[in-house]
Amino acid sequence: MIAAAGHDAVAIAREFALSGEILSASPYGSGHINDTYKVDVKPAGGPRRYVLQRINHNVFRRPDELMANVERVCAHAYAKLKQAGVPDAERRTLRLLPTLTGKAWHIDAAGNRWRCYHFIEGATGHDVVRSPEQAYAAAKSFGAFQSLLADLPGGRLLETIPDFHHTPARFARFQQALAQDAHGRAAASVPEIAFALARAHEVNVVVDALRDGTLPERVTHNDTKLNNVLLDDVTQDGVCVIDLDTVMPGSALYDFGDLVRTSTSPAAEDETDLSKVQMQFPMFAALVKGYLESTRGFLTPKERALLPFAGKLITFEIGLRFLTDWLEGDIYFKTKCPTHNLDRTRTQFKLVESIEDQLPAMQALIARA
Ligand code: ADP
Ligand code: GN1
Ligand code: MG
Repeated sequence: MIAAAGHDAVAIAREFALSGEILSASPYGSGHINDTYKVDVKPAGGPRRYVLQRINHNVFRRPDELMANVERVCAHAYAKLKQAGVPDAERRTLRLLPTLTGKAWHIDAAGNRWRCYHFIEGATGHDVVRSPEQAYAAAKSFGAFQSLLADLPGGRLLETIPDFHHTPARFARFQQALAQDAHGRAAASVPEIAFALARAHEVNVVVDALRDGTLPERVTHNDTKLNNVLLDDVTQDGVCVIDLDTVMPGSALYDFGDLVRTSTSPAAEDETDLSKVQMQFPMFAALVKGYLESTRGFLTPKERALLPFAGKLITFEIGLRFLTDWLEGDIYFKTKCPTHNLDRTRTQFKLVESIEDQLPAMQALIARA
């Protein structure tokens, strides 16, 4: 999907209980799904910023229920941080700003759902990992996020995208897209298709174990890419986990797996020079350290043992989703050039190969940890 046409974000921002005059609203961030704007406001006491987002309702088919999830998650996380006496709780979790009529989201004339968050200042979401310290901080934050939500009251969260990490279902969708080849693109991606088909036998491991109960279901984030946690600009410590749209029942392995995908390679997700793409072992070791530190109280031996495999599985799964979107004509992820999804596929699959090469060493590290 090419980035959506501009909305009148200033007019939408006026629907929210912002404190002050709106100076500007400009596109912000590098997410692939929602439309995000930074809103600058001039209040009496000094400048203030907010994040305004249009929920992509082609991706999230039940946006109202999604917002009910997000409200629950934000409220619970904030209450627990306050209860624990965390001094800067305001910065440690996303907080929704209500509309002028006291609602948690706004519906515009075209039926779009909008929400507004307080801006997390002095912290950044990084597209590419730069140091083991960053990898450690990200893993620690996502593990702590799971810990914070382990006692979320109110019953099971809605699955905002059913079967989001159901790798076999993703594989079946890929096969369907390949069989249809609606845009005649299969011929331009023969090696990538072969790579995917050769790994069909591995896609069931986690879903089978969830089904037979040997892996536990947890409230997980499910989209733990590095830029979905904001790191402090000065200390590089994890400050705030963001992008809560896919917080729902899942496996801890999904969260760790996507950390491996996004926080071990020195190359961007869409790097076209594949010689730069590799799983760097010190980054993996830092992820393991951070994740085990914050999940020590609850991670089971089987979850621990499968952490390296999860890195491979989720990297493969996301690569497969990019490949599927390529074959289907770029209908899901935002793209910036005609081959963007194919470029992303190649990068993910190169990383899968690098993980495969190092899997024994990764497993040995876990056994020692
Ligand atoms: P998407 O689902 O499209 O990835 P995100 O919720 O991740 O959207 O937001 C896109 C980007 O906006 C993030 O990567 C981050 O840089 C920025 N962002 C989102 N929420 C906040 C916030 N509360 N404070 C500061 N930056 C934010
Ligand atoms: C999307 O929303 P964003 O950009 O953080 C996608 C993830 C993918 C990721 C790949 C809801 O994440 O599942 O792993 O792109 N989110 C959704 O970069 O599909
Ligand atoms: Mg995001």
